[in-house]
Amino acid sequence: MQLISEPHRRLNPLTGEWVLVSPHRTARPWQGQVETTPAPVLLQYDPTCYLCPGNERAGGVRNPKYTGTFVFENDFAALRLDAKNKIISENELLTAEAERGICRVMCFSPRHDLTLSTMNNEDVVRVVDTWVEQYVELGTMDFIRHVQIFENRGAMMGASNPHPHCQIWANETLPNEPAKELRQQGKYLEKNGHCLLCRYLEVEINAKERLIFENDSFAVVVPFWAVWPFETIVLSKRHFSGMDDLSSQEREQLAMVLRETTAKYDNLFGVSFPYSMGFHQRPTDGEQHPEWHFHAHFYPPLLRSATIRKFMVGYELLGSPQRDLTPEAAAERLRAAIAK
Ligand code: H2U
Ligand code: ZN
Repeated sequence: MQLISEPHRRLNPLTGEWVLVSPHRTARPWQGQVETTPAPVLLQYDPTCYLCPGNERAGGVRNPKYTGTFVFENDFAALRLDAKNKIISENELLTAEAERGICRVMCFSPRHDLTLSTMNNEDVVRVVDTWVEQYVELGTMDFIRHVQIFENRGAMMGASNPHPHCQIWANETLPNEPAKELRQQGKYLEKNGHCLLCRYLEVEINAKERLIFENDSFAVVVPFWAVWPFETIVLSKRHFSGMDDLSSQEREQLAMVLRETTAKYDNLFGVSFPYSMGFHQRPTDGEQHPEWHFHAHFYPPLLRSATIRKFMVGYELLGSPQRDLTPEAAAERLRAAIAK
């Protein structure tokens, strides 16, 4: 592809949206200063942490002395079960609907000082197993049509606590991003007779330039249409639509992929790398969804060092997302980063 040094735009086929790429602005050799701010030393158990085993949470409930993963209902849930299902609307320009749902918090480990990148594989497999249980349990509730599992890591991304944890929001309607992806994957399957991400995976494995690493079950790629500097997508090699279909080997290999990806991120700038990460799985509306291909997105904000981050401001807010560092250059740096 000959567009690497010219300003151009790239299409995200999963959302149907464009991103502007301005590679001439970073064509110079890498000059970003690598600053390392010493990471705060974390205790294995923090008596003031509301996620550590045995501690009291904000609502007054005490956590059990859990030894593996631990899931609880979010004490400050964004969604509630009791919302009445009715339309609140005065006219078509003032439309609102009641939305029911369930929000949970899941601790990955009793250890306050660990992260996905520093936990051992066996323990990350237990995290995957718990995600599967949650997806199945919440997804089979008749009014839950979507289960979003996501991790905010680092204060920069709004994580309230370094204790390794994620959130699970399950709701009645499909959120915006999965709704776009559902539409686009559906249209692609209808037009081409095969899955969008199966085909995309083939393209990336052949091209190699945006591929970070792969194992038998998954590949990690900086997507061609990435918006965030070091954004990645984790693609399953086999076509399936949700975690409930993961084999035991795939669970193990997903754990490896998550550990290695986050370790590479940490090693890139020598810091505990902030990001929002989440899985995109088929809607849990009782349909088969053959168009849906299981994947995860990592959206990290850092650009050049621990302190220099990308902001979505100006043109990005008013026009469309834009990036200077090409996905190919980002992939090269991530490939070179150490994975443990
Ligand atoms: P984040 O770090 O991604 O914000 O997730 C932590 C969640 O934990 C957050 O949604 C909840 C917050 O509402 N929480 C509790 O449920 N109980 C507490 O005692 C404090 C925080
Ligand atoms: Zn803790």
